[in-house]
Amino acid sequence: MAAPTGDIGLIGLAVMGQNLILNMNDKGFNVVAFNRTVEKVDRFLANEAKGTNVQGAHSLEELVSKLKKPRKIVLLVQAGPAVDAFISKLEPLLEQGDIIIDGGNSHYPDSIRRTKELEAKGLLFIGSGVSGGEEGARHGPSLMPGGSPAAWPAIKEIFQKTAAQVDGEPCCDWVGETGAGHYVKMVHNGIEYGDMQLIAEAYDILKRGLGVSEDEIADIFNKWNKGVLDSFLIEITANILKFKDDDGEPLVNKILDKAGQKGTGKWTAINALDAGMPVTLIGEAVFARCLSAIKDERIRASKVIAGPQKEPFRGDKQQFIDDLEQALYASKIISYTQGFMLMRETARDLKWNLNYAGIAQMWRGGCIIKSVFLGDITSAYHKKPELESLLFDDFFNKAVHKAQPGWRRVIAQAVLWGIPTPAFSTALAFFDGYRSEVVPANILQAQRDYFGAHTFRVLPGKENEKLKTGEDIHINWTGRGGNVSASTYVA
Ligand code: NBP
Repeated sequence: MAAPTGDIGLIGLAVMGQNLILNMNDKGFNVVAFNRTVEKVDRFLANEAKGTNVQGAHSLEELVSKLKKPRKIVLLVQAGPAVDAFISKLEPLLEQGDIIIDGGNSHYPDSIRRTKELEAKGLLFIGSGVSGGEEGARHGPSLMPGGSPAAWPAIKEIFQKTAAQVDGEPCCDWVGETGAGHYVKMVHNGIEYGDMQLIAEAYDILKRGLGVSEDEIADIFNKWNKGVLDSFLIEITANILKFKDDDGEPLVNKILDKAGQKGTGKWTAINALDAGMPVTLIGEAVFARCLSAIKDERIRASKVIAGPQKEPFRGDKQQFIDDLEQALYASKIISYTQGFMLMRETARDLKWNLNYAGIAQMWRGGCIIKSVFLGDITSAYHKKPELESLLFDDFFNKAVHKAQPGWRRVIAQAVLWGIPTPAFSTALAFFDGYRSEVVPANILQAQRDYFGAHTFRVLPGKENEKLKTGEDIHINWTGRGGNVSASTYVA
């Protein structure tokens, strides 16, 4: 039998799988393709893959026999049971050190479990975020691999050459252990929800507040796209606003204002709540989609609940548009600050060594949130890998200080107009809370102790005979209750 020549196998010939195979083939790798519905293999070889070096396999045994060792097999199938089904069929066919790579949108706890199960059997597992959709898969996606560290050297060259390149650097690097790759992809998607919501709010303020036309908003976004907000999402939103239906009306005005979601933003928000991290902007972005979805109820509410009388804008219009650009920029800084805080907390909890500069670099190109801004985040983490918060980095610290006055003016004006800005506003509320040495949680603790004897601790410098530093104190606030505290509650 001839020696195997396949560098990598790929299972799943739908849109992502086919395009990733062709991309890997272009980069000089020999790919062996397989699919559950086997006819699709021959169809692919006879059409899209015609004239390439791609090999086909009509069974998993044939796929495995065509691969060089250690064998590397990518799964690009529907996330969930299909991934486990393929893993259990591949296991008996593979040998010590072979690598299974799941490139689908799997939830990270599944990748943690799969890494542990496969490593216990002597195999290696990679759960890799793949972002950029069809276009990214074909020409260079953002790839976020995590899992068994021993597998990384074996797949590094294929992955880094297949990924998007920005300034000669691949948008792919090792993310971290077990489920870290899929975890980081989940946070990426959450941040994507936030970026999209911020742009939607800027559009709403320009349209309903300032009364600017779609074409003019597109021009404003195109101008912003040459500055600090230079990003794929701003660019496509400008294109969307310019797009006309056959009757000349902007198509966007005919699109029903109910947003869908597949759940990765919700996963991020749930993870933030579980971790106790204030990732408020992604949370608001998810809730904004939920509010959009109750269209019928909003229609009924709009008939019976009045907002403020709309006053015409009397200020300097260009100044306000510049303020809005700064408000969007500052809110975006807060969103990424929160996203990186969440990743740091989860890494601490799960004992992952996350590569933060690498993560920002992976998001610079090939994916939906790609932007110039991510280059600045990469630099911040290169300068200080253990950076506690993006707001402690000089560049971002100066940027939010510069943006602050305009950011506040925009939100204040939107409130007066009655235009909702959940993402802009929560970003500013976080900013004001985060920079406050003192927050009103003393009242919360007093309330908890008053009604439930949940105890409180005393501020340094305020201790006395009764109020001792470091002790859980319960006060009989009314003179009626007992002196027993609720020991099961932790403040
Ligand atoms: P789909 O998510 O539509 O999956 C299609 C593939 O899954 C086909 O190969 C299909 O085989 C296989 N499959 C299904 Br469906 N059920 C199966 C089962 N029970 N057992 C075995 N195989 C099964 O394809 P896709 O849109 O290319 O996405 C692939 C993965 O990449 C998904 O996890 C997706 O979430 C992720 N992803 C997609 C995008 C995107 O833009 N589409 C972007 C980033 C990540 P068959 O041909 O025999 O039905």
